[in-house]
Parts: sequence; C-alpha cells; structure tokens
Amino acid sequence: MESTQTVNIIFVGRTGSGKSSLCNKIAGRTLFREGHNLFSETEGVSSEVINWPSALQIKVKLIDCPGFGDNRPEMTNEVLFSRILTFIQSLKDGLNIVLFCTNSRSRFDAHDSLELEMLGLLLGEQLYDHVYIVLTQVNNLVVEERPRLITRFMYQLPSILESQGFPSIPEERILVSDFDNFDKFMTPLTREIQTQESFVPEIADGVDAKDPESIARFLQSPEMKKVMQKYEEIIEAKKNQIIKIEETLLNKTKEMEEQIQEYQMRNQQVQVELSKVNDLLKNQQYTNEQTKKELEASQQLYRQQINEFNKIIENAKITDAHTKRLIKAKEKQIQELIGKIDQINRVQSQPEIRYIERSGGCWPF
Ligand SMILES: Nc1nc2c(ncn2[C@@H]2O[C@H](COP(=O)(O)OP(=O)(O)OP(=O)(O)O)[C@@H](O)[C@H]2O)c(=O)[nH]1
Ligand SMILES: [Mg+2]
Repeated sequence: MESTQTVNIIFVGRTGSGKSSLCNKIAGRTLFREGHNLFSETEGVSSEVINWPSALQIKVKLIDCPGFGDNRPEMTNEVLFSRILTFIQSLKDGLNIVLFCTNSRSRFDAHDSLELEMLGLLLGEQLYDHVYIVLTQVNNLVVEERPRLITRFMYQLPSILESQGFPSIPEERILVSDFDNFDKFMTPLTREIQTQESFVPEIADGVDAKDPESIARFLQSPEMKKVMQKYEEIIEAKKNQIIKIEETLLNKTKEMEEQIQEYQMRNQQVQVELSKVNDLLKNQQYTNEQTKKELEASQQLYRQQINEFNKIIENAKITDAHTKRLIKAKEKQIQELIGKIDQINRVQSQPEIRYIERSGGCWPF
C-alpha cells in the first residue's frame, strides 16, 4: 500500500458497544462524542483523519457510525443503514477495514449476527474479507474472568459464525480492545492496516442508499425475510432451552419446599418429646440416678436433632431462595428473547411491502 493513501476504517456495531470511545482511544484525543448514559449517542456518520499512532507515515480515516439498535424512535434501522451506506458511497477509495464492535459483557448474539448479515447483504460478500470483530470494553470485566472470557470469545466465535452460515472469519480477524493493555490491540490492527487493500462495496442491487424507504423495502424483501426467519428460529431454540432449565429449577424449588416442610414437621415432633423430657426432669419425676441419666441423654439427643433439622431447613431455604432468583433471571431472559422476536416481527410486518427483484449475485440465498 502506498504511504500517501488514506486507510478507511469504519466502526459499526450495537449502540453503546464503544465505537466512538475506541475511535478516540486510537486517535489519542477526543474527536467523537461518547455517550455516558442510557441514550444512544452518535447520530450521524462522521470521520476524522489521523496519523496512525504507531506508524506515522500512514493516514487513517476513522469513520464513526450510529449504533445498531439505537433507542431513539426516529433512528430506525432504515435511517441508520441509509446514513451508513450513503457515507460509504461517498468514499472515493472505498473501504479498507470494517471494525464490527461487540461488547464483551454480552454475548455475540442473534442481534449481532443479524446486523452483520444485513451489512453483508447490503455491502456484498467482500465485506467478509475485510471485517474484523472487536471485543470491546474488556477492562470492564472482572480481572479474574478476563482470560477465560477472551479465550472463549476468540476460539468459539469463528465456529458460531460458521454454524450460522457466514463465510469463514479467521481467528486473526478477531481483536480484543483492552484499554488497560492497548498496545496488544493496536499491534495486530497496525499489521492489518499495512496489508489491507481497499474494496468498493457493491451496494445491494435495487437499493438507493440515500433513501431510507428503499432500505426499508430491502429489509422487507423475501431474501431478508429468510434471514430474519433464520434468526427467529435461533432465538426460539434458545428460548426453549431456557424454558427447560426453568422447569428443572422449578422442580428443585418444589423439592426444597417439601424438604423444608418435612423437617419442620420432624422438628415439631422432637420438640414435643423434648418438652416431655424437660417436664419429667423439672418435676424430678424419675425414680433413681439411672433414670435421670437416661432422661438427660434423651434431652441432649433431642436438642442435637433440633439443631440438625434447623440447619437442614436453613440450607434448604437458602437453596430455595437462590433457585427462585435463578428462575427470575431465566424469566427475564425469556422476556428479552420474546422482545427480540417482536422486534424482528415489527420489521417484517411493516405495511406496504414491495419486493425488490433479485438481480445481483450478492444474496446468499
Ligand atoms: N471501561 C470502559 N468503558 C468503555 C469502553 N469503551 C466504551 N466505554 C464506555 O461505554 C459507554 C458508551 O461508549 P460509546 O463510545 O459512546 O459507545 P458507542 O458505541 O459509540 O455508542 P452509540 O454512539 O450510541 O452507538 C461510555 O460510557 C464509554 O465510556 C472501554 O473499553 N472500557
Ligand atoms: Mg458513538
């Protein structure tokens, strides 16, 4: 690559994944607005040219985008994609690298896959030779958990993507952005920047990038519906899996509740025996030394039993409370998955569906 050429890097991914922050971190100064509350932040696509920090002869254009799943009502998928595609089309030299950011605190889920797939459909298969998946906000993870989660992400993501039918994305193109150890992130990216040729995305046939309505029609096309259906199935399978776990947990709470009841009953029985023995001892209703000893031994035994039963009841209560918390968490997960399916359905059920003719070779189906 010639040293005078500008390398174009676009940052995409979910809202809040840390795209603007990563751009600023790379630039070494605040060029893009970061969002520090629940509202999505970046609204338009904007870019800044910097000298690449570790190789000053290279100029890099950092292109920051609004995030997928933006929570402002007016920032629909259609508007978002339209802004991104229009910007990409305006680039003279095309794109070199697409950094798809995903937050390390959540999994690379069906949403991420869906959005990656939409990008692939809109920009063409070439995307997959130029896309890097970046695991962001790693320094937010608990220190002891980091190595395990990072390793899992690096090794499992390529197979997850492959199992969902994506072209293969090798491990080298999975990067970990760790603000505590930023050099580790920059080194592989610098290497890629030096070798990556640019590509001009072939915006899907029939799509007018400037027109959100045209994108909307694309999102409602039969091809896109197939993609959405695929993800709906993945989400449904996940939901069923969670429901099964929930059932097991419910059985466990039943078991624990039965155990609590049983030991409370046993406790009562022993309490009755104990009070009888206590009365006999108190009223000195024993005939000789031998009987007194026996009664005292029973008293001791009953007290021990009561202590033991109380411990069992206490443990069962703790397990029960823990299981109930897990059930609540599972219920929440199910609600989230239902929400995702609703979201997919909303895109599918928008009125006035006009199909786009299949004319190019960029659809995978
Ligand atoms: N600790 C830590 N926080 C981060 C990191 N990256 C981003 N954040 C925080 O995450 C929040 C969101 O970051 P942004 O950079 O605004 O996220 P974005 O992807 O640009 O979000 P949108 O513009 O809404 O699409 C901010 O509070 C950042 O400070 C990181 O690597 N580590
Ligand atoms: Mg942003």
